[in-house]
Amino acid sequence: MLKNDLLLRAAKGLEVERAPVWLMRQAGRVLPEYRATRSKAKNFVEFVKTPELAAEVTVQPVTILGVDAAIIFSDILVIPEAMGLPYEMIEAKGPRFPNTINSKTDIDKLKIAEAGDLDYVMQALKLTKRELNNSVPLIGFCGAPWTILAYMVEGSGSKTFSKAKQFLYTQPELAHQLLEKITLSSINYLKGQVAAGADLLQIFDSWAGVLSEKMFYEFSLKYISQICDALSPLVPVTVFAKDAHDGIEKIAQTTCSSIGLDWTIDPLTARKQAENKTLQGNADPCLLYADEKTIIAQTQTMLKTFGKQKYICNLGHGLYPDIDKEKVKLFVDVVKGYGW
Ligand code: 1CP
Repeated sequence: MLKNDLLLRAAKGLEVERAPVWLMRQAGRVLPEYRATRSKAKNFVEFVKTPELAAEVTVQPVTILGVDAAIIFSDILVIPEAMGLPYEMIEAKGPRFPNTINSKTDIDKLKIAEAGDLDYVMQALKLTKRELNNSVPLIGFCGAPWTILAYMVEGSGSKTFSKAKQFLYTQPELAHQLLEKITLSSINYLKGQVAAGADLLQIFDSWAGVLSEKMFYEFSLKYISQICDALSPLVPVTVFAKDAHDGIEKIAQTTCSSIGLDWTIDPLTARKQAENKTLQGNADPCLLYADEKTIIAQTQTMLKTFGKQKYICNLGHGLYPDIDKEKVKLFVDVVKGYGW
């Protein structure tokens, strides 16, 4: 039994004494302790593939920041690699794929990943679970199939993902074939994560916002929905589709338990659009650059607006590496000390 199961109760819509809080990218450069552990690995990819190091940085934010959940340290790009498309992480720039997907032959060559292809993540989850010693829940995750396709076709990060979108517009059938393969791989992967100890899962659709509403439903939400159907019977699933503005109502029709909101979304509008779901979010990470008084005031306003029940406090996207660790801690403390 978990000592602190606030996150799981909130996700399931059960009563809580206060809202749980965790932060996207809580395991990262914001913590000097993370940087110290990271320097023990040759590079980012090796870091992710070393279960002892991954488990160490997964536990750090729980101990140092006092958050109510751990999220396994990995990356969404481990799925393309397990399917046969390896990635590199270029320091200060981001991911790069030496090979990209352009044709039917490329797609046919990809395998449907099994959980066993990602054994290092399973080992990291098991180790983390042991180290957490039932203190807080452990979150597993994957990228949404569209966001994964975007990197596989584009070959790197991009502001517009125009190459990936070109693929959707010019070769929609191939795009669906690829999305199907990614979806099946992600389902296998997430089932493995649950078997290895993940208590809740989050699907990150970081690039939902570059798609039109119609294309979001056709090329993204359809597959997210399939993942929710496969995993929701096992553990609560959170869908975070960044910048999906008008998509909240449709996301609420999937079998997910909670919906992550970015900071551009009005909490009360989202409540109306997703009455049946728990909401997660949605402070602007840049709020944490502000002075303490502003951070306290704006965080409290957010908590009041969302209310105590069916709410998971988080940012609207990941922490930036140059945010002051003390400000992050302040944010967490404000949530925990709020007059719930
Ligand atoms: O603490 C945590 O949140 C767990 C660790 C985690 C997660 C959930 C990392 C470690 N990456 C991710 C998911 C991830 N990776 C996403 C979805 C969430 C989001 O939108 O931020 C995406 C889009 C990626 C791809 C990725 N990995 C990028 C983005 C590049 C782009 O296109 O703009 C980058 C820079 C990375 C590297 C990375 N992954 C994780 C960390 C801590 C880092 C930075 C490198 C480092 O600090 O060593």
